Amino acid sequence: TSEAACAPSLADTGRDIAPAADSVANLREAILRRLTYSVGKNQASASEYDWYLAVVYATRDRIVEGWMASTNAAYVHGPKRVYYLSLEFLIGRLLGDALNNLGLTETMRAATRELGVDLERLRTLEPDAALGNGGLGRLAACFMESMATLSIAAHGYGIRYDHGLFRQVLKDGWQQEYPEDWLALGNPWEFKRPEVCYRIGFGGAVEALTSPDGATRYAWKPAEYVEAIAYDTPVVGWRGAHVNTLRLWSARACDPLQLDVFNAGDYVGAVADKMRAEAISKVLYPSDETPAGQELRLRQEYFFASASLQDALRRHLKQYQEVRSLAEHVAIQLNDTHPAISVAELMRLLVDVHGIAWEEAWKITQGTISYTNHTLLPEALESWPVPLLERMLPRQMQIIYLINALHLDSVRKSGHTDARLIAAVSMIDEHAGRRVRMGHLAFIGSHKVNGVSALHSKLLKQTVFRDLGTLYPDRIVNKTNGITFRRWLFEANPGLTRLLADTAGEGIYDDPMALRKIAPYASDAAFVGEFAAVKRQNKVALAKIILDRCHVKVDPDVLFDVQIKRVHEYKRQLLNILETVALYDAIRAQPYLDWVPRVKIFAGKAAASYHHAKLIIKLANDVANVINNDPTVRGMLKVAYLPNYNVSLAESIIPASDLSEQISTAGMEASGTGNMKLALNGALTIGTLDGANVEIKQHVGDENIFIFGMTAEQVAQRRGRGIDMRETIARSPALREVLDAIGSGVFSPDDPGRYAGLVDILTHHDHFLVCEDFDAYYACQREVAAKWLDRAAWWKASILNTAGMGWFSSDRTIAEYADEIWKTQAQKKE
Ligand code: GPK
Repeated sequence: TSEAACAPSLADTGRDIAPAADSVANLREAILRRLTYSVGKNQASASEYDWYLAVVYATRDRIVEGWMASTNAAYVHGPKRVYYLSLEFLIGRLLGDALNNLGLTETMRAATRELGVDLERLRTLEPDAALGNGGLGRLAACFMESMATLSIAAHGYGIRYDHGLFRQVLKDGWQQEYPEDWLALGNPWEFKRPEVCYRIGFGGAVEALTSPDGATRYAWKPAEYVEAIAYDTPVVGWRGAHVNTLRLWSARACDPLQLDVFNAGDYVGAVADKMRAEAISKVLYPSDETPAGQELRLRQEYFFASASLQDALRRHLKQYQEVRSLAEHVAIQLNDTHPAISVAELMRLLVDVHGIAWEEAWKITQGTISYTNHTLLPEALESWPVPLLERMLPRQMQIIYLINALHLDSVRKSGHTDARLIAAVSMIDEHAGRRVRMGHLAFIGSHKVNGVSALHSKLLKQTVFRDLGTLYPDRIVNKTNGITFRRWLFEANPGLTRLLADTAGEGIYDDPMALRKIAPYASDAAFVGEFAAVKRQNKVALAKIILDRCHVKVDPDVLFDVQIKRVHEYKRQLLNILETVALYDAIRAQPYLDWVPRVKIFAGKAAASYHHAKLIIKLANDVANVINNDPTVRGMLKVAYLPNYNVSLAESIIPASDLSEQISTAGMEASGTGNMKLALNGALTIGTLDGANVEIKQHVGDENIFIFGMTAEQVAQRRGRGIDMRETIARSPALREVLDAIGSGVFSPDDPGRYAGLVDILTHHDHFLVCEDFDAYYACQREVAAKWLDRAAWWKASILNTAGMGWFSSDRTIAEYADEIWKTQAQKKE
């Protein structure tokens, strides 16, 4: 049951509060051995990075035995395996994670201290593995950790991008993108497996072959092949009890060089094929919720889907000697539609390569695959032009046509003949040139389709999959997202973790619901004092980072109001900026009032091609410049935009936050997961009834969250009345003043017209309803300020947030997937 899975039986490693001297000595010797024999340095010549490598290798050595045990046990005990296919894994750093899960943090700290090096410093030398854009990729990383913790026999499959998400630099407040180079100094966590290599075909033609018995078989003859090479990273679960594999594919040309061309003097031409092949795993697409619309993106998707499926089938054959039982032993989860081509590819492998009859192959495919949807945004629903698919993947396109024909036949047979419905459920969209709807392909090829919060799953049934959902009423289910508490509480906030364990008991380390036990202390003066002291310490640390990176001095005692996430119009950073300006106006108008001093902290990247989002970043920085340099606000208000938001920066910001901004236009944020991380660390949420905010409200209690604005239903109604906001603006003097100031160049004296277009859009075409929600948001922020002034009330609410967030552990989410979608259980002890 999910409850049992939430509280897995654990090895008795315990936490290493007071490491034993012999284990410190052992580890110290292990580090020195690795420094000598793997890094090739002695103590005298070792650089900090050399020490970092030696420490990682010594740590990795402690994982590898468990890894082999877990891998072997999966063959012996034969639990149903899970394959999590994701084009993104936003991992961040691994050293702290690995040490923490092994219970070796303090032992390692002591061992490195004896060697004269500082573990905390070494930790920061690790580059973030940023193989993802935002929430979707970070969810995949949290899920990998939870699957290992729950001893689920799982592999993650993705692409080993040479370059992860771009590095963001703010130049005069404008975002600039620079290539990221996480592999520049190598990657000590991974194991290259050059022998695990699959050929991936592209292009060419399909041949029909008639066998002696009269049956026709089809054989794809690709025009081009690329090789997929495996790189494995072990993923260790909590307390080191189980270790899974993240297998990332790197593209390699079959022929590294055309020697004749090279010898003829054409050195560039000689490696052209190699460049074309290797481009596939060169770089992560920096698009978030908008399709890149690029041929290379489709090549990436097929490349990793095909390699992963070939690998999964090989493993299954090795274990069971036949493929027919695949659905019994294997569950494949598609993380969004990026791997949706898997439906056609698995059919091709089963039918063309393994000779399974179509009907049986279809049952196997549907029984094996399931699909997670992460967005309702129409521009983010992937679709590929039929001619492109036909050219790049001719056999897969044939298979898609056949799946669609059979699907539409069965729809008609069940009595649905309405042309609108048939067009709506067809996998081929005929509206703007023929395109394949990848969401439909994923839906039809899956036994279960899930949304990522209760509201999102409900809306999924009403909108994107309204018609398909009616035809297959049991297919759509909800799996509300979660986060791993190991990274987002234990590692990011050790001070709070210690306090929670001292108060609620060590049980919190293994049972997130045990956090409820701190609720009775929400008004206990001693506990509140310690809770507040931890928060203050975290704020002092963040204030240092802000001073360092933004050159803004912030007082750690002011309210830290944070909005940290990708910059997107629907997430409404603009609403936050408008409120900031309104507050600035109000403070200047009535400086004698009892204002709550606060700093507005922003961080987040915009997609490189998303010009409007980049202009919003510039506006935030322009507003910061004016406000931070205005002596009349006397430190009552400051604004800081922290550049280059990533997982590591999130780990510093979240434990230091007082207020969490979750203010998307209702109905547009599928779930959110930053909202969970912030609330878990005691930030109060100001938010709309969107995504998982709805469920956070239920768990932390209505009085401990600030909800404002239109509901998803009201948003739909309001849009129905048109999105011209002139009347709305006319009714709000504060909003009018703000828009006038921004539009007329008060914040951009160097270019007074910079924001005229932006204000024009808000006025006449406010799709995200920033104006409509403005007054409610402003008023809600004043309630936040009032609560802040009542210190006891604030801390009580903050503590009750932490106490109420246990349900949002990704262990709970994964236990639900395991029970209801994958039908798998914890692997027996290795
Ligand atoms: C959704 F569609 C997408 C996408 O392309 N990238 C991405 O990060 C996010 N998401 C949603 O926007 C979040 O609401 C959600 O919590 C997250 O996926 C994980 O489900």
